[in-house]
Amino acid sequence: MTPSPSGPPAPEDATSGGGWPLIDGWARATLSPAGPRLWQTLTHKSACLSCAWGTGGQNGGFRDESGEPLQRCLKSVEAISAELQPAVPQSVFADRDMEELRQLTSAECDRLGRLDRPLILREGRRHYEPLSWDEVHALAAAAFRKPAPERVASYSSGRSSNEAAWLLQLLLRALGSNNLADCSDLCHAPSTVGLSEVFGSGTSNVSLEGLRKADGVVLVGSNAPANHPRLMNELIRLRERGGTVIVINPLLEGGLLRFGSPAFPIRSMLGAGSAIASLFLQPNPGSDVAVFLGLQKALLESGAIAWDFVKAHADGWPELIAQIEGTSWEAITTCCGLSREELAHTASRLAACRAVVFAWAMGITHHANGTDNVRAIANTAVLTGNVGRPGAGAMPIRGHSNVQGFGSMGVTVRLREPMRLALERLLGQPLSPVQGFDTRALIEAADRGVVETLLCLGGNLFGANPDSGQARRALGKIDTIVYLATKPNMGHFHGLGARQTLLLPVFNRFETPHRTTVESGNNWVRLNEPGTSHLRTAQLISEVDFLAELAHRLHGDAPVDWRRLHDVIYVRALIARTVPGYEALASIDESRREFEVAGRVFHQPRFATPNGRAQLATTPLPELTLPQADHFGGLAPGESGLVLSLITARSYGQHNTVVYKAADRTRGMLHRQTILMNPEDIAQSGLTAHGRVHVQGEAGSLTDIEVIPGSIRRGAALMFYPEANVLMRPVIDPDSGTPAFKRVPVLVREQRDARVP
Ligand SMILES: Nc1nc2c(c(=O)[nH]1)N[C@H]1C(S)=C(S)[C@@H](COP(=O)(O)OP(=O)(O)OC[C@H]3O[C@@H](n4cnc5c(=O)[nH]c(N)nc54)[C@H](O)[C@@H]3O)O[C@H]1N2
Ligand SMILES: Nc1nc2c(c(=O)[nH]1)N[C@H]1C(S)=C(S)[C@@H](COP(=O)(O)OP(=O)(O)OC[C@H]3O[C@@H](n4cnc5c(=O)[nH]c(N)nc54)[C@H](O)[C@@H]3O)O[C@H]1N2
Ligand code: SF4
Ligand SMILES: [Mo]
Repeated sequence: MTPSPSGPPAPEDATSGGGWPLIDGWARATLSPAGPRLWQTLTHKSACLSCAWGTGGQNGGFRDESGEPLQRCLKSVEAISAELQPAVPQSVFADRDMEELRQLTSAECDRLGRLDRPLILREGRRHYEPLSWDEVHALAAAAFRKPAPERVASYSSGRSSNEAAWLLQLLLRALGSNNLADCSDLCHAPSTVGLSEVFGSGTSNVSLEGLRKADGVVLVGSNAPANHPRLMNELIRLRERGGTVIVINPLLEGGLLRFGSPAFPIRSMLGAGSAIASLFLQPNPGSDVAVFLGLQKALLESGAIAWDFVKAHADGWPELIAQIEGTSWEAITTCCGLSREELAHTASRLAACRAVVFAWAMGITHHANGTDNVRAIANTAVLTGNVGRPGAGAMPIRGHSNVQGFGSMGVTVRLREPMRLALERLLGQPLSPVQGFDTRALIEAADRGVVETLLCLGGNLFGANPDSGQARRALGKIDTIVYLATKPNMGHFHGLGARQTLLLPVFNRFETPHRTTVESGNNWVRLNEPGTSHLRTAQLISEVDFLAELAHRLHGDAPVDWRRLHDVIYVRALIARTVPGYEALASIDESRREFEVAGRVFHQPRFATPNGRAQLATTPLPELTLPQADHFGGLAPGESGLVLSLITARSYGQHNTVVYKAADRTRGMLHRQTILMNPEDIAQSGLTAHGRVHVQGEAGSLTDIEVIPGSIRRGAALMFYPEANVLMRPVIDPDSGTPAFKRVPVLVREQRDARVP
């Protein structure tokens, strides 16, 4: 439960995260020539672009929802700096053809600069060419008007506003299409599905204020030091008030052991950082159901189940208890690779806490049993009485800064009944009963040739999907693809429509000429003030204006006055009428008061299920055997190698498919073509640290990959996304449709003819 003794000599700074590099990064960015503009943006009243922790908004750029100052991390500086780049030089698209543009890496695409004019790539042409907004609107409307409603679709990524998201779904639904794929399908869909079943509400049921009352946090499958840095301040404070942090992760993430936060500058400058994990469990990837069943079994055996609470507020517990009793310790420990003693000790620490928040991210959801993982966590919260009161609850740590808002606005293939009824009233017609495509279903449908028109509101549909080969082929069968984006990414050069691809430049959140709102992962609705762009002569459009124009051209004036939807105040009035919990949005323009979405945070053990009780469900142990080397073509006689369970994750210097910095020093992975492995696995399979290997997955392979020794569980390995997405077949969790990005079977072979860079 402490760092594995077999671990490697740690790279210099691998035992902590944050610290001096962060402070140095701040200084460099803010003192650079772009510094003044950066400061101006940092203090602008709008929510941070980066993660869903939701810093910024009306309180000013640096404050969280409780008004606390100094809450802004280097990740937000990275995101803003990228948006403040100059426009892409015209010569890039005029001179470089698709072949050349396809050679660019993710970082190179991003560094081309900001998109500043509408572009089109027509069938048979090799260059993106400029066109006018009039032509764009006409082409887009024609592409949406022609096909049957089932053959048009959208994909979105949660960076845009609530207003744009709501318009997007209204536009599609009014056409008769429910094909609203969204990045959350690749992300927290298992959390939404699992939590909705158990508690009747699919988001976090803890507020930031609630988290501050906890004396225990169980942090599962999250690399918060890199991806939600401000959560680390809460963990530091929790430890300072004597609380317990239990981390569950196959990789001993340095920043989860100690973290140097700029909010605690003295400690951070001295290089000491603050202690984070009180206990660190390193299970096998994909085995979290076994970990939680083990904790539940230990709680049951030690008499630490909160029986009064369970009997008063939950259903389904007799079946769950029977499952816990009927599952042997041997089955549990074999599956997760942790000992009974480790699990029993952890359970006793958990039981000793007064109020526990269970928090998790992609290490839980990116599995073929992702929804079961979430159910197992929710079950544990209920069995310990840790939900429905201040300081306790279940907290999925959300990804994109407005991904949760997209779900609230109805950009989902699982529209909830109250919103469906409200939309039907608004439109005066029933919504189509046809099940919509989520992201994976969209790619499969495109691959079958049944998608004609696709609108992408942000994101990188090509880069985010598993099996990049299939993603490229599938997108290539779509007649028209319309990308709305702030900056070019690899998807714009690899994910091309058969007849035409439109690449349209939009204002980002802090530039949009009208007010917008977003929702944080803590259910907090933020109001963003209007802004201006540094790209003075650019032809940028607001996403709301683009969507309202398209809707007007498609639907005229009925049944709603689509032209009026250019007015965001009117859009907010309609959102307040149609989205449960968003009633306060109707008056936000006058009050300027940000608010918590109603009905999400449970202060009492009365849940949003039909009978108000939590609905527990059994969670089967997953089958985790890996295929043999033969499955991948086998090893030649005398060849070194082994089959591993590969985690694909973010480095410290990237935002999803967009890479800012190639090196991940915290993990000792100094470039992108690396694989992190356990030193004993390296030695026993005859590979060498820093040697080159060939990584073979079920869908594709990568060569010239450097082996990096690190503190990862034996049998597991880690590589960076999106490069690793060529490797995996799209295996999905049947309950949520989310791909298994974290337990990808691969064969790692020694590469004798390596081209050492
Ligand atoms: N700077 C930055 N911030 C971001 C993002 C970004 O790319 N960059 N992306 C945003 C988005 S969209 C999201 S979804 C979040 C992602 O935030 P995270 O979920 O923190 O991101 P990942 O890099 O996928 O890291 C997953 C973690 O889960 C662990 N893990 C893998 N498999 C398992 C398992 O089977 N069990 C357990 N218990 N742990 C496991 C990995 O070792 C790793 O520490 O961050 C958001 N914030
Ligand atoms: N192997 C593997 N694959 C994964 C994951 C993994 O961990 N492993 N993680 C998955 C997860 S959790 C997610 S969320 C997805 C992410 O998938 P996406 O959300 O599709 O991808 P991003 O890289 O976040 O998209 C970035 C692009 O959004 C555009 N953009 C930025 N800001 C704006 C804006 O304000 N408006 C508009 N219109 N566009 C904007 C820019 O052009 C930028 O290039 O990837 C998934 N794929
Ligand atoms: S924690 Fe997330 S929301 Fe807060 S400043 Fe950092 S990236 Fe932005
Ligand atoms: Mo995500």
